[in-house]
Amino acid sequence: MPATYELPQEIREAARHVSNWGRWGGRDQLGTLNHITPAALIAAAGLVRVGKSISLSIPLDSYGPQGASGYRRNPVHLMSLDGGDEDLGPRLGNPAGSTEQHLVEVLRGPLRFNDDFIMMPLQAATQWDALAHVYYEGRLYNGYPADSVTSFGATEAGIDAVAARGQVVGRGVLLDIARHRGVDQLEPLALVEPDELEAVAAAQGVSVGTGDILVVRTGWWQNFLDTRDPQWGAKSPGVSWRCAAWLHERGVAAIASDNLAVESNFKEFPGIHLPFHLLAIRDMGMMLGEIWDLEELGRDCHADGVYEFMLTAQPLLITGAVGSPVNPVALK
Ligand code: UVW
Repeated sequence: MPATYELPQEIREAARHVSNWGRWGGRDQLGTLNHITPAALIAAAGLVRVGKSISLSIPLDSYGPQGASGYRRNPVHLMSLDGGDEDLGPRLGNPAGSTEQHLVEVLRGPLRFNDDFIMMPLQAATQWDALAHVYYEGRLYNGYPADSVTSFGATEAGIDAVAARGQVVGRGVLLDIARHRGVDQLEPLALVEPDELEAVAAAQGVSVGTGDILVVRTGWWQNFLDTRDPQWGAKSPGVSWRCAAWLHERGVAAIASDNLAVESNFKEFPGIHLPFHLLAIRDMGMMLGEIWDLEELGRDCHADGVYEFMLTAQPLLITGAVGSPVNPVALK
């Protein structure tokens, strides 16, 4: 389909300002995760002080927030062997040489077991967007061509490059925008601008700096639990495209939020969808963490006044994937 848009001048200028293309070499696959240095990791480990761990994952099941888009579905979990198969052995007959032979032999003995599998779009639940997830004008992060993502998957900037390095662990910082505004949840389509990020950090007494994984709470996950609204994602509040420069100037390694797409779905420019995605993923090389559950973390940080923690959020090592489910854990 021919493109019909005119990329706004402000976005072109911001793209030039935040671009990290070539910064870590022409073959770089990690983007801003390069900001997480060994020293940053050691410092992050020092934030584990009271022995507390908080999962930031939503349940991976059929009752999640996908459904309205048509091209994404909630995960489907199926049992492939369960308690009903206790006496399956004799009923499988005598399949000598068949693939069931091993199972028949096993079931002659005492061992019984349950197996399952899951089918899901990798973008369905708590997830990371890999750098190969979003592109425009024919180029991915670092100038890799769009056709480097093939029907075999991403050959550049895929999630596997990140997962193989175990790179997504470091200092996490929560900015609780909803609590700072004195509400449980932001209004639909509300925008969070850089000066608000700054104000919330100052009010919480926390700094955001090089190598940090920034976690932004809008309260929107709780909105889904309260409403089960099929338009939940379309109504997401979140950060504005202007936050890209703020993150770039501070050397932030990655950003995650409790909404559909980190950024607000408010149309800041007619005809341009997800402008923060364009800048963050393609120009900066910054992974986006989406649909994280930040409710317990928000309560905990409010209770102890500590908004920094060690964050471990490894994606799965899925060859060629452009995203991955994740079970992020905040450690204090
Ligand atoms: C798009 O829908 C393009 O992106 P995301 O999965 O990051 O919301």
